[in-house]
Amino acid sequence: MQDATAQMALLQFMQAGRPKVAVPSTVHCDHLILAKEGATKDLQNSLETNKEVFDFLSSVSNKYGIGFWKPGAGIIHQVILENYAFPGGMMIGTDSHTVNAGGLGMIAIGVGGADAVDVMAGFPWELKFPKLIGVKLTGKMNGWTSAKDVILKVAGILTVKGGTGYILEYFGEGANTISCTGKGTICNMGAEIGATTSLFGYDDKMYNYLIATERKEVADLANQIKEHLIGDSEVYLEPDKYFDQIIEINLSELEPHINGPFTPDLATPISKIKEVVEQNGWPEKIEVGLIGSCTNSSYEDISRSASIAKQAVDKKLKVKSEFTITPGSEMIRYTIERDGFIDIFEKIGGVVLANACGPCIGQWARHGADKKEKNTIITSFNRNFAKRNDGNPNTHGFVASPEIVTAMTIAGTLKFNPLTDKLINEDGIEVKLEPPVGEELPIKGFDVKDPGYQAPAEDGSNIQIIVDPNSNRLQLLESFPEWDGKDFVGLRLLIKVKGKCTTDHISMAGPWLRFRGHLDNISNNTLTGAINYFNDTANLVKNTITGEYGEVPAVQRFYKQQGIGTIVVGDENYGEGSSREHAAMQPRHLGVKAILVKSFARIHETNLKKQGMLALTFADKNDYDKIQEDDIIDIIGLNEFAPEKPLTIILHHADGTNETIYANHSYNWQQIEWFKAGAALNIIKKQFANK
Ligand code: MIC
Ligand code: SF4
Repeated sequence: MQDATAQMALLQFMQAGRPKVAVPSTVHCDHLILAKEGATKDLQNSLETNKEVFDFLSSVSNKYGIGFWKPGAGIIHQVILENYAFPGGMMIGTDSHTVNAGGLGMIAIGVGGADAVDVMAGFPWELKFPKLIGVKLTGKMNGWTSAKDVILKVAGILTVKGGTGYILEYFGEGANTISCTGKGTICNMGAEIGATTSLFGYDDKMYNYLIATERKEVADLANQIKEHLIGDSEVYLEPDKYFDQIIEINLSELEPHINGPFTPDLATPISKIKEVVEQNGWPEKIEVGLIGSCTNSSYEDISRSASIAKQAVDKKLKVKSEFTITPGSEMIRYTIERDGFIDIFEKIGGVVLANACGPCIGQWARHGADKKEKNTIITSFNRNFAKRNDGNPNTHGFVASPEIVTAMTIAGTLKFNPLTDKLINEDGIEVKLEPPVGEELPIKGFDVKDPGYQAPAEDGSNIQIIVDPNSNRLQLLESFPEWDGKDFVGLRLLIKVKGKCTTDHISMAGPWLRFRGHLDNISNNTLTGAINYFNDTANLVKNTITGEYGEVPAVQRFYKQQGIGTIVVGDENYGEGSSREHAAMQPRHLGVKAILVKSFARIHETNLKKQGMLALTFADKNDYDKIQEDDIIDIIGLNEFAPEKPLTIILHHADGTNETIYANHSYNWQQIEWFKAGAALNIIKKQFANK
């Protein structure tokens, strides 16, 4: 669990009534650290501003037997890869990028906090059996191409929803040529195509990584059962027979890609970038290049990027854009500092940020972002949804490999192709950047002074968890009420969302991260990023009782106060992106009864079910067009709510006409029980209370 999702997960776990977690669990403080002036000052500031939350997480961890990684220790997925992930294991994490551990042959899946509570309470965890996409890799990467480009390419092929309901398995001789951390990068960003998870079979690269991270015992055990940690040879000989879909990528021919803006699946090969930038009128000047993050801060990434930075120094190139580096863990930071890479980055004006998410999750006090100017940044992160990095809707975020980001930062323009183009140096001479070179693993080994880990108490039963009732940041949870056994009639339409609606639109991160432990406070951002179909504006919806327009949370609070239930209507892939269950709990807390959309992203759909909401999809997607702003809506048939059985929806239009439409759902019997109980947690609570 990372700090931003752990608060809600642990607030729920505390209600479950168990003395200790049933499986090994950890908390990582990484999302709450604001990037402003550089690592040391930023970390210090965040320790002060988030003290209450860090203290809470540390004491809950201590009490319930959970390992605690302090602020500054690193980003969850990197720390997990370095310390916990192992081939053949299975893990869930309250963050969509948990899938990073697939790079070390682990089935690792991102979930909402309520799912984590099930597992930590010792209950089985369930998932609709995924289908399989096989990605066959042939050839070998060379020159400027790196592991990131594999997933940038796959994202372009499958799009942000193409992986929904699938596990991606990478195989083929090309797979064995990619470093373990490179495999991690590919799996990590698999979250962006909605995949349940991605994974590679066990190989020598994983063995080497386990050895380098001082886990020889695990490495030797994995070697002993090697044949069970890879697919059977028949599968790879005739993949068409075993996979639902096959994608083939020849690594020898794979070009570096730049994806974006505003969506991670808009993929442009570097050879076309100039043309595409011109066609679309994207701002050409790159203001900032940002490398690192949970997905791209391996020793390999950093050493290759540093080799580009060093060329800039040696070839007397003036760096045109600002440049930041986010190490994924203290171990990486310490090692790259020892090996002189930080020094090189600083020579070209790079600023090293704390070992934390920072700008990747909008924890970036970016100078001037409030002016909302149209501008371009390029990062080696995963996501680039509007407003994500700096809150400015006009920031065009592009995603590329760290080595490409470094080169683009030096050139300062998005129209630069480092493979072919030259730059003019300080002496007016034309120079060319050579392809990056680096090491997969440090020759001198990894090193770290203080990794930042705090082990839990052996016996935590006497530890008291105190939450100040006046706190702004933390609020103990109250149970959601049980379903009253009646159909939902007379619902008002809170918002009909148009187009993309990610969890960032439903519950924005950045400045709102500070309320992740306080359900009522964070509810004030509910759906404020979503575009209202009827006026093409964010955060302006009609209060159909008063006829006035207001902000989404305010209008919803009005309905709640009047005891009127509401419904949210949405488009395709509703809730894509993060695992944050706040996006489900907030509407629930505010009195929304149902979410009716064309399609859902997996984690969000489960989160809604867990919190006792109705998550429905249009049986006929064209019915989306029938929903009008003033509709009064009934959902009928809840007493016969059963798997595979559509529910009936009656739309009462303002002109007095009625229309009946149907809604599908994917609830199984157990999940219907969650709905009836008001939330899955209410069932767990009862079970422990009866013990
Ligand atoms: C993200 O990358 O969007 C996050 C922030 O890591 C989220 C989790 C969160 O919202 O706290 C994720 O990917 O699940
Ligand atoms: Fe943190 Fe960004 Fe990774 Fe999410 S994707 S865990 S915000 S670094």
